[in-house]
Amino acid sequence: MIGKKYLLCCLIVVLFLGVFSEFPLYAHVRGDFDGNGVVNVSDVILMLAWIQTRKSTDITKVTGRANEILSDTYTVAYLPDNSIDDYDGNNTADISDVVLMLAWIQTRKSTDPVKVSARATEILSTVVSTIGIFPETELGSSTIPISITGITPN
Ligand SMILES: [Ca+2]
Ligand SMILES: [Ca+2]
Repeated sequence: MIGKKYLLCCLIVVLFLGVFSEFPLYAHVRGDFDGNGVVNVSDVILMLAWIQTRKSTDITKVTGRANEILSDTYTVAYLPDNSIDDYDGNNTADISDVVLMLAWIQTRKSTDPVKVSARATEILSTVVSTIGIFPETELGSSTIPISITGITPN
């Protein structure tokens, strides 16, 4: 006879899978604010909304503004960051970086900085900065943990 314990185990497994399917484990990539592992127009809108809310840390406020720009269902896994989302290297995340993100998407995620920057200038003529780092690059991938415990140097 199938016992209550077996049924309970099945229920736990189903709940466990359910929870993890809600939160798929994607690598955190630059410019991916909804955490779906890719950078697309939704992420551009979220970054624009963040800048327009004076870089608010209030996710409800940022998604509210994003909805005003383009009505959609937005989720925020990570808010933009001045150091991470600075694509032209001027030490801040601003409208130029938003336009560079959009230009990069519109050039089919080109790895040619000249092409991306030229498209950015076409979108907004005041953007003359050059893309120095590309969206969708993995964060922290260049950092290798070097701390080893239990070894004492001589
Ligand atoms: Ca995304
Ligand atoms: Ca910048």
